[in-house]
Amino acid sequence: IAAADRKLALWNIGVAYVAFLIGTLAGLLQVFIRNDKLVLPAWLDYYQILTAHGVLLALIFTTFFIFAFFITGMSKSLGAFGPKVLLWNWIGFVVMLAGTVLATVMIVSGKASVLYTFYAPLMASGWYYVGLALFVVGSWIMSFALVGHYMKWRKANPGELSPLFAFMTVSTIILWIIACLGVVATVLFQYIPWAFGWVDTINVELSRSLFWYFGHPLVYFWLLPAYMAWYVVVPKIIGVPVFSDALARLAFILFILFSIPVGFHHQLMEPGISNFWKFFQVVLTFMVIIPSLMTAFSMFANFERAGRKNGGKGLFGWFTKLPWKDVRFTSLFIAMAFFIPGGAGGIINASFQLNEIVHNTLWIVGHFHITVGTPVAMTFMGLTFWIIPYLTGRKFSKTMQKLAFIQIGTWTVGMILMSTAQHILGLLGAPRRTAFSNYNNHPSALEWFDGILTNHVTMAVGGSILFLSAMLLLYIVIMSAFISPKAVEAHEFVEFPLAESDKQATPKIFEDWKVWIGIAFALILVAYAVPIIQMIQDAPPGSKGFITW
Ligand code: HAS
Repeated sequence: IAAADRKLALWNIGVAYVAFLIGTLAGLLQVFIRNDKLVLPAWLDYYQILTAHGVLLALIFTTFFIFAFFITGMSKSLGAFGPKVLLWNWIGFVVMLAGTVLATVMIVSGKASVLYTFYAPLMASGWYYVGLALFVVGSWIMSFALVGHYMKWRKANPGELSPLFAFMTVSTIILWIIACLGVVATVLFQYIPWAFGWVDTINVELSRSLFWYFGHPLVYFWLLPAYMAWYVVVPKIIGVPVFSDALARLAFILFILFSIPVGFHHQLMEPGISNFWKFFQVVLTFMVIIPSLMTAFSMFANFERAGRKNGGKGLFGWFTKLPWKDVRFTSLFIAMAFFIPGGAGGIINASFQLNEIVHNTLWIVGHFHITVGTPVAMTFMGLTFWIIPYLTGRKFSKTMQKLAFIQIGTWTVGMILMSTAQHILGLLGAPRRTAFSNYNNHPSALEWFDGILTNHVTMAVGGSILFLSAMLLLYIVIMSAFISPKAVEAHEFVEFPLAESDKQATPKIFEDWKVWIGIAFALILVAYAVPIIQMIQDAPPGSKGFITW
């Protein structure tokens, strides 16, 4: 791809990995605090570190990396960016970076220890929310710049379906923009006036609901770029075309439709929402599982086709014929495998009454470490191994490939240990998000930690292995960005693996965005209008937050 586009993508990756470094350091501290092995100095507290860990890894690392992937793939599949698209991408990048720096400074200086969900009535400095708002605005500017590039392509190719990578990028961007409306509304009209003291109170139920209107699709904003890699990168590496272009596009459309009107499944234990609307959103949540099941189906189809092509015989013989020695494939395969228990756990969480058992326990922490923390993060690692050398034109040597295997192997072991412990502890009843690591030596808490996997040593070992793995990854990043020798011979250049996708049988309506955005808004209206009106009507008298004057 063009040199200017490479530079833009590399800057995004650079910021992503700086956030990753600080975020994983915070994660390591986290593990030792929870084991009572570390006493923090007075200026640093548990919630501050937990906020830094959540925001920098789940929000900042992911978003910058995702944009780097979009930029590289859009430039590769639709052609080099024009000067306007480049300029707006840079403006968006700078705004996003400014927001990130402002929010991070607030967290580090102890003025925003409100965790990544920033639930009211926890209050941060007003500047923290300004930082978040800038971050979102920056991401919108970049999003619109990429959509502009796509529109230009469509104008030049009337009546043609766009390449699968571009289609998926645009779907993810549509999802992101619709999702952000909720967080923008609560930050601009509730948190900022409240945190700066312009109003005295805030409508808590409304702020939480607007947050989760955003918070759930946020997890699909992380997941969909990983799915893009699974749909378009994996088949190329294993030597088959995309299994079904139409299925892949339909899965992404279903995410636009069903990932937003489901936020209440994070609020099932809240008294301020009626059971009817909770149940309604639970049903929609079960709809959003379908595109993931479709994805699982087509991944298995890819593997079987590839394995049989390579001579695999019998019912499962194809399994051994996959390119296991290629770290670009193995990393993504492990990422997918983690999503089987990760997704199953999600289904448990969403099952209304079952949520009562797991809500606010360490189970949830286990759940998101085997969704965003491994399927998504390890897919991004698997992409990192080739995307940085691809962008810098440096070699990815055999030694680096070996290190990459050690890196994903250690991440796998560390995550299995840590997340299994978290799931078990959660089922036993251990709450999440508490600085009292031994739960004040409560007798039942002390029993929880007697398990083979739930004892302090195993958890500390798991967390430390993860940290070492993260450092190894940063070593690989620095080597492929700055130090590895430049590729000279044709075979030394690292490729962007992009599979062929046959669009012949794909219905044209799949790319008629008006239809899908229209249905998405209709579903949102049905799922949210009445309960939101109720929240506003039921707000305590005198509450001056947004819409409750
Ligand atoms: Fe979740 C809480 C429900 C998916 C992230 N989730 C969270 C939180 C995070 C998070 C961060 O209903 C905590 C929020 C907080 O701080 O409070 N989640 C779901 C459901 C799904 C789901 C139904 N979550 C995700 C994804 C995430 C993520 C994806 C990040 C990227 N989640 C919940 C609920 C809560 C929740 C409640 C609130 C709980 C509470 O009470 O607080 C579904 O999307 C899952 C569908 C997925 C599948 C899996 C399909 C499998 C595939 C892999 C195929 C593998 C192959 C490999 C082919 C059904 C695609 C072959 C391998 C071999 C081994 C052979």
